[in-house]
Amino acid sequence: MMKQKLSLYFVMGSVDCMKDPLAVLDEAIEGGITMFQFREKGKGALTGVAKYRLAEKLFERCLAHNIPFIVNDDVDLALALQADGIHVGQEDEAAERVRDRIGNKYLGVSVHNLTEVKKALAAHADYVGLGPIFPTVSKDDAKQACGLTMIEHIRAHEKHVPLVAIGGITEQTAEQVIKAGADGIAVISAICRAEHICEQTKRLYEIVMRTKQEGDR
Ligand code: TZP
Ligand code: ICP
Ligand code: MG
Repeated sequence: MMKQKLSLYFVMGSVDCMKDPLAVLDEAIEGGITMFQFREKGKGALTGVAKYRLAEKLFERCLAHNIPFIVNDDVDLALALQADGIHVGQEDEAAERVRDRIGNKYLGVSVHNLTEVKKALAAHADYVGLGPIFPTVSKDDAKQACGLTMIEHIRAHEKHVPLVAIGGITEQTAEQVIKAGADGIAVISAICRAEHICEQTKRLYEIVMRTKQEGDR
């Protein structure tokens, strides 16, 4: 179930978009995204009421199409909206504490290695986001790229953990990422910076689904 939802996970905020974020999300939904994360970060990011209003509108679109809506970092916002879940990094509010606050909503945790995966599972995370797999243009403070071998390493030691890979993933690399053992890809720029968002999303979806099917997953 979670592994299916992770197949094509679109992460985005207003800063990532080259046009109206609502239009971007609509096209991405039409293209087949299976999960969405509102990540309002970086230079010029909205705050306060403006952030809340955008989140509300994006959430509405996801609700209408049965796409899980996850909020990055901001537990208060996730609770206020009654979002489907929250995603936190290693430097954000501790996963155990977030789990206590959100009850059975989805909890995702960013990880960079096997130790962090084990910690996330102990905190009852529903999935982990591993990355950056490749160099990324979308995160200022991104750690060094961990490569496909880190996916293989984690999968070898944690056979069942729902794992989505993130960071620099494109149409050209999606297949390798799934073959290495990820349950899905999480992308910002591959969708946000595409000229034709719907068509690009369809291509990514097709690659992920075909590769998972070939591996009986
Ligand atoms: N966490 C690790 S890499 C990354 C985040 C949020 C950014 C991913 O963006 P892109 O454009 O798909 O590389
Ligand atoms: N993984 C996911 C899914 N989202 C993020 N924001 C991140 C890692 C850093
Ligand atoms: Mg964070």
